[in-house]
Amino acid sequence: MAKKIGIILIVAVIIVSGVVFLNLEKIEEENTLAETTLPIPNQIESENDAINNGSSSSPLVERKISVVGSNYAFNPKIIEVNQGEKVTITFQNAGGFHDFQIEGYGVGTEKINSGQEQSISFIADKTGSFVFYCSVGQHRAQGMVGTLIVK
Ligand SMILES: [Cu+2]
Repeated sequence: MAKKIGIILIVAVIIVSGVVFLNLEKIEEENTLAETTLPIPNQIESENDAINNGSSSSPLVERKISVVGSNYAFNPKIIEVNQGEKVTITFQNAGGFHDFQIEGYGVGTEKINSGQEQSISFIADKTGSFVFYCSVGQHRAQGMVGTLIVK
């Protein structure tokens, strides 16, 4: 009788450990599934394409640009952005009394002194070439002029 009980106990232990082992395998399988739900590179690329096309369902791309003004020039003279981007231009005055105006977009900084800087932000919603310039005195004619290209 005691022998029979011993055998039953051993069989029971084997069954229980088998069930535990199977459950562990299941958990591992679930972990593997979770890893495969991460976006694959192709999906990331197509999302970027949507942003470049100015799709309204995509989050705004922010473009930050620094422009240095001095007597009597801007650096850089040409700024390129893509349509639909949120553009933030930080105008840094490296010498003199200047501002930064964009014709056709109606945005610009105040006139600021040497050593100061000011940022403007706008959505580049119109494509084309737009003149940016300094509106102080004759600075535009003296060379404080450049081009914003919105592609
Ligand atoms: Cu100026």
